[in-house]
Amino acid sequence: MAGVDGELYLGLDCSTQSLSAVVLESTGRRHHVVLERSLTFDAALPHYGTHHGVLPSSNPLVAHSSPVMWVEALDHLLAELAASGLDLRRLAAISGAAQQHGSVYLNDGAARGLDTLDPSRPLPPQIVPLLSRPTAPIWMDSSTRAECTAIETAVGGPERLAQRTGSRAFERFTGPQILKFASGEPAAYAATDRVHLVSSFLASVLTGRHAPIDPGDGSGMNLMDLAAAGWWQPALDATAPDLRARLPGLAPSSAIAGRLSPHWQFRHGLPAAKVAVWSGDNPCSLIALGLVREGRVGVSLGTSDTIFGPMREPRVDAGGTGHVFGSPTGEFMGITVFRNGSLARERVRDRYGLTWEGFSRALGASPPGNAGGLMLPWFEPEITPAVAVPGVRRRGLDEHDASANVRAVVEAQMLALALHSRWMGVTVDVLHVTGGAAANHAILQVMADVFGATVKRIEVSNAAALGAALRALHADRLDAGRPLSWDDTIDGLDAPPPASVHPAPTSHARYRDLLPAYAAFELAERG
Ligand code: XUL
Repeated sequence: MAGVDGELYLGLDCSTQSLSAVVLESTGRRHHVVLERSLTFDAALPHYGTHHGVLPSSNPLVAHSSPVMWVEALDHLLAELAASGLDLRRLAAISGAAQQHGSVYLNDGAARGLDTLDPSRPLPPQIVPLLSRPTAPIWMDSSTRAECTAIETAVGGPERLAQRTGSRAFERFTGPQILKFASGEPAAYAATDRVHLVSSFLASVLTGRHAPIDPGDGSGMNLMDLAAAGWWQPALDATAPDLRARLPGLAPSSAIAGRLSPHWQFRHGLPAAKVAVWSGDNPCSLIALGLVREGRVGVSLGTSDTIFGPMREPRVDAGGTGHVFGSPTGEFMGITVFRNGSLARERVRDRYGLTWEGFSRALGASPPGNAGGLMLPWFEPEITPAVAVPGVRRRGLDEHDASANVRAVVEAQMLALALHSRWMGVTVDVLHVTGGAAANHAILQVMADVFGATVKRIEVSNAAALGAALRALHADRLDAGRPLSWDDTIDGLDAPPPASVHPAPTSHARYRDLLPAYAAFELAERG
């Protein structure tokens, strides 16, 4: 067990709807979680006017958020940690996770501005003048179809782009978003000195200087040569003028970006802790779920649902909806992303006036397979499969039957996870699951039955923040010349054994039969 004076490691996660923190205490080879905190943007910072973390927009395809809000949230959360009673003088290193793809545009005053933040003054008015674009497009934005086509055409087609960067062009990826900004607002682009991801922006705010991007998050941009982990010039040329000079450098996930700047030390009484390079939320969740060997698969049931697993070699899904990202281990990860995750479950729950307990009871009250009734829960434009015109589609399903509709949304999501992860070519025996909806046993039972695999749920409430804390520990040990292997980093975590849910053979057989019908329905409706 850890002693009283181990080193502390802070992992942050700036997700769509909230900012979370996990603190690990480490003594020798063992480490355990000593603190978890979370702050929801809509509730804690209502003056930004976000709804589920997104700024209002009259165009359903546009989704932006506020970089200033993220910094204010960071300030609030660090104040909470400082007041928590933990002895933060023992804080050795910090790292972070962030929603992927979102971009933050800074002007040439940022390098000096970030380095000279005044701890006696509120932060928002010090951050606003550093931005060349007041808002940040985020992963829920799907307004860049034309830009995707233009980039794919310019580099020689979607297959070539996928072979080099890990993905064909996707609306939410940073490259198409930069092209839209550079062509739509050329003066503001000209005034942009640096385009950061959410992850590298927040690392820059903590260190007081421009921080690099790691390959895990860099591979979500349609700009990075996946195998070389460097910027790919043909993609830069296809995206915007002089883009290379405007991008941060790329650095391994385990690199140290700098030290916590004097601003944060004075403001919250924190030490000059190391700040390890930040990464995307999905690469960080991969680490928290212990997925460092090919063959293991994770699912995150959050605002987006994602299914992912480590890959030794980057086998790309050239024509499809999957991506290959860098993994924090230096290898690769395959991932497929569904936009209609928790928001779709919530919409069905609210439509029938249910609580989450009522939702679970309703799920149990209808039979596996739902007597053939199917739903496509595309409340918002969908990423997988690509659906630009939102709207729920039903087949053989009575809209007024609450129980059947609850089962239909969960079954559709699980069947879609199974169908669209086949490209990874992994035989799934065990699924490691995290995210808010993982607390719902009835949902996990449907997942186990659809995949015919055991489902293991990790207990920590924020896997991405935990993964970031583990990455901070790993980076600190490497930097200190006492490297820990990834296996030791993960095995050293004292955590309650995960709860397991096993598949029921008759239900699995039912879903095996249903999958082709679901696939055909999807194909017919996606347009
Ligand atoms: C990943 C993606 C989402 C965001 C959510 O490609 O778009 O999972 O990272 O935070």
